[in-house]
Amino acid sequence: MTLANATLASIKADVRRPRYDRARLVPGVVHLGIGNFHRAHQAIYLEDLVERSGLGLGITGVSLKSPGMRDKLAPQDGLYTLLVREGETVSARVVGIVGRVLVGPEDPAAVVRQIADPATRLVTLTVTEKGYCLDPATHRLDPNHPDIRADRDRPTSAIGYLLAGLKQRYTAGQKPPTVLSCDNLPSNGATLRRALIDGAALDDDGFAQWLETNLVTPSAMVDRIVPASTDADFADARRLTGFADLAALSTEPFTQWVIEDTLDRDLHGLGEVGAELVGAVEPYERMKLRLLNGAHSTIAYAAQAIGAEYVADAVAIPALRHFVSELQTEELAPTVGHFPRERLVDYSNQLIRRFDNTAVKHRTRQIAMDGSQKLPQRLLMALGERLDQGLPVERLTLAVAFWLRHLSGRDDQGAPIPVNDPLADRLMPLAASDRPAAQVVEDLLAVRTVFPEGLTARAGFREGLTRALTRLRAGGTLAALGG
Ligand code: CS2
Repeated sequence: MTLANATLASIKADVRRPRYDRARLVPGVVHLGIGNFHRAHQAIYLEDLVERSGLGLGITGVSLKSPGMRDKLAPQDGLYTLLVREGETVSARVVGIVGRVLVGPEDPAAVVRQIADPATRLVTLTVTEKGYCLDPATHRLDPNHPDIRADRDRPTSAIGYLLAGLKQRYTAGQKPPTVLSCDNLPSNGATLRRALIDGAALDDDGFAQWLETNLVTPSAMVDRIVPASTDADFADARRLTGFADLAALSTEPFTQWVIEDTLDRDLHGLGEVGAELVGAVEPYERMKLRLLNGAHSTIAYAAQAIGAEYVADAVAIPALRHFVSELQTEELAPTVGHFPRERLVDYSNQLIRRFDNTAVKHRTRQIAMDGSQKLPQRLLMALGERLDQGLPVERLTLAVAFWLRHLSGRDDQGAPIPVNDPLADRLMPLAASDRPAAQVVEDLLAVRTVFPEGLTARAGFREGLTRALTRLRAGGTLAALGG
């Protein structure tokens, strides 16, 4: 038997389930990009808010590409099991806040209608870095991006769907919903806002002006490690709830959501269910993007070269663990600002313990995806700032070299490894392992959408990177780490 409305009352007694009437939820939240991360993060806060406040807001999920999630959730009436894992312990919760899931390419107009519906108060997004169609170096909308061009015919990108829905509100003389980015981009609210206004201005200045005046896009820092679902998740969900669940997923106990405090009164209640509402999110974003995500990307590229499948395997390698920890505390933490050093060191240590959670099967291959979209805010900005201040960048340089080496599509043994990146066709030939290291560095540093001019012009950086890449090629990752 499968999890569904009809079986909800029969799930095992000790499993937490919705404590509100699902039938009375009004779809007041639209989420673009309904993957595992949303279902383990924002959906939980929103469900907690509904339970606590009686605010009857349900989530309409949107998949912008494939029907996979809808096909799993629809037969289960949107219900799914979230497993929280730590070492040997695992607990299950059945989540009921998601109602319908729409699939953009099947019926774009339905998505636009849902965003335009005056009952929609909040639109949240997890569409990954590349989903914003930005120039990664400037973080401005790229009007020549194929998806943004396609938007002219029918909504294709998240930006296109949002603009189409918001335009209907504008035309109807209504207020826009709050639009809340939950992706790992710096100043994600301001970045999204600028992308929307730039996109609107491509065809209608009045609309762009209206967005400028009316649109509220709080910035947010989101954090929870949520891997792709595994067979163990499906088996444990069945064992713990008594029902089959094709949409089961697992996560770690830790969760954090820091939101810029420009939410309306009702959504403000998120502050009572664990979200932190603050005046300025940027310091939190910088802390998380650099110390967590910067470490993650470094681990991922090193691990892919060594052949470590999961993050927990990778940080169990003493030389890599030590390197990452020093990268965090010695080179990244001093660039975060705002917080006392002690707090940043504690945060870094806590991160390593989170990475140690062997029960969370987080594939290094998953994190290694889309490096061209991730490296700028995770490592390169810190690198540039340190170079400006004349501070050492040895570890950051080696971390970037891990990525350059990854782009060659070969691991330390010379075996092929997958490179999954929207710029792969352009970057991989430049990074080929039979080209001289100095040439590889020169050509890749010239890719302006990844490396800003200021960084590559720095005396010494180019040479340092060439040396690091040469060392990696000659002796492999562990030797370069000094292990
Ligand atoms: C990871 C993130 O895949 C990645 O690039 O670094 O998804 C990371 O797990 C989350 O940001 C944690 O909050």
